[in-house]
Amino acid sequence: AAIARPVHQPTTLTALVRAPSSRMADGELTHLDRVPVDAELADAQWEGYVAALQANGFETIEVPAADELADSVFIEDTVVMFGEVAVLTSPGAESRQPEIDAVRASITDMGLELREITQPGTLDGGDVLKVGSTVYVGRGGRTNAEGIRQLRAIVTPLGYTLIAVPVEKVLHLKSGVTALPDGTIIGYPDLVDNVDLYDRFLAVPEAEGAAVVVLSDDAVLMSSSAPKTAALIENLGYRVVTVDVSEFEKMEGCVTCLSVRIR
Ligand code: CIR
Repeated sequence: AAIARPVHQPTTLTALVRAPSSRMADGELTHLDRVPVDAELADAQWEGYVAALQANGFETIEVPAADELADSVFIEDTVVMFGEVAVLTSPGAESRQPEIDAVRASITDMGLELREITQPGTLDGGDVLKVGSTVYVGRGGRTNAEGIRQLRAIVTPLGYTLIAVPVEKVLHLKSGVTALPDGTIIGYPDLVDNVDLYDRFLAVPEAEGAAVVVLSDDAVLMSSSAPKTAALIENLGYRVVTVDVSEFEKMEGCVTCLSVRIR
C-alpha cells in the first residue's frame, strides 16, 4: 500500500484589505484640497492593488466593506501587527473610530492575539513604521502622547524599541517616510520631519515615491505616480511593482494605507 506522504504547505503571506466606500470622496482631508474622486476608477484601482498583492504571493483577506465609513479603505490605520500580536488602534479622526469594529471581528476570526489602544489614547496605524525591532511612531495630528504611551507598554515586552517622532509636515509619519527591505528609510526631504532620528536615510525625488510596501526581501510595491523613484529603487537591485492609486492619493492615501500585512 502506498504510504501517504506529508503534503508540504508553503507558508503563505496574508494581507488584510477592505474595499472602498462609494463615498470615499467625503473622507477626511488635512493637507490637500478636495477634488472630485472617480468612485468607479477607485474600485478598479483597488482591484488592481489587490491583484498585485496576490500576484506577489499574498493571500488577501477582506474585511467587509462599509459604505457609510468614507475612509474605511485605508485599513492600515486601524490595526498594526507585531509578529502574531495584532494591536487594534484608536483612530485620531472621530469619523474613523467606527472602522475598528469590523477589523476587530476579522482579527478575532483569524485567531490572532488582540491588544487595543483605548481612549483617551489615539493612534493611527499610518503613524507606525516598523524597521526590524525598531518601531518609529509619529506624534502628529492623529496620534497623541497617551496613544504612544499605550503602544510602548504593549511592544516593549515583545522586544521592540519604540522611538517617537514629532510629525508636523504630513498627515501620518508614513506619509513622509517608509523603509526598503534592507531597512533604509526613504522619504521626500521637504516632507520629512526630524530626519536626524533615522540611522540610514535615502532621499527620493518625488513625494509619492516615499511610500513603499515591502513584498519580499527583494521586491517593493509603489505608486505609478513616482517613476523616477521607481528607477532609483530598481537601480538598488530591487524588483519594483507599480500600481495606479491616483484616486486614493487625492484622499491623502497611498500604497501603504490600503493593506495590512499579517504574516
Ligand atoms: C484620512 O485622512 O484619514 C484619510 N483620508 C487618509 C488616510 C491615509 N492613511 C494613511 O496614510 N495611513
